[in-house]
Amino acid sequence: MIILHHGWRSSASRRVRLCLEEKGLDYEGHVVDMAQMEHHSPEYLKINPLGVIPTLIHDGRPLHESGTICEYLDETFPDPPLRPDSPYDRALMRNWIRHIDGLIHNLIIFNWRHHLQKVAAQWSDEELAEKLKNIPSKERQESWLRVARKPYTEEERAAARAKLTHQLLDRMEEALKPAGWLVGRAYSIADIAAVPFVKRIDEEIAPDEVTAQKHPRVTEWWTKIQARPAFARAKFDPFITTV
Ligand SMILES: N[C@@H](CCC(=O)N[C@@H](CS)C(=O)NCC(=O)O)C(=O)O
Repeated sequence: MIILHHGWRSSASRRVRLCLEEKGLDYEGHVVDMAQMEHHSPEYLKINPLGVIPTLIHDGRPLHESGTICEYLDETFPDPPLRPDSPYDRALMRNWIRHIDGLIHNLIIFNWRHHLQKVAAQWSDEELAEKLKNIPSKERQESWLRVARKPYTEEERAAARAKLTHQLLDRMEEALKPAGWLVGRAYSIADIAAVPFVKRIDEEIAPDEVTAQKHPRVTEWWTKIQARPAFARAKFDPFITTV
């Protein structure tokens, strides 16, 4: 039995949902309410010591890290395959996942200002201090402090937008040249890792960059991704209105 602790807006959760749907796997979804800090509760920290979503539970055993979870799912349920055959291409795939993971802060700057910021801004100083104490990483403590008290500025958003454009879209444009996929000749977990980011860039962050003029190969890739039945089933609903 597969259980996924996830959030509808969470990019890392979206990756895993997409992977599960590509494989046609049944799973039980448990929504974790980040605004209520459910992911920092003692019960949740037992299954995910980093206090983030998603967490996969397979046959009673928990696993965190969306990229690792996708690889685990592909090893455990190999059909249809989502990893390239050659060890070299698999290594490239992991490097893509790692690279995209390293850009998460740039997404947080945009994503958290919608729903989470509204909730966090209302916490009293005492409530905020209490919540910050339960957050395992210093970096995320800072992110929560920022949305609660000192929202990211337009300059910070511009810098994050530029990083996502150059370090993600420009690199993807280059990598997609040979075959239209990030690694090797087929759709893989490297592509899955990029999907939630490109979705947000296209939806709000820099829609003019996901165009035939600016990034033609990324734009073609994105059209192919959205046409996949698994994409609809993974529910990438509009970010701002999703409950
Ligand atoms: N590298 C982790 C990142 C997980 C992550 O940052 N999840 C976000 C949602 S996309 C989260 O739980 N944020 C809440 C917080 O940091 O308090 C993964 O890929 O699973």
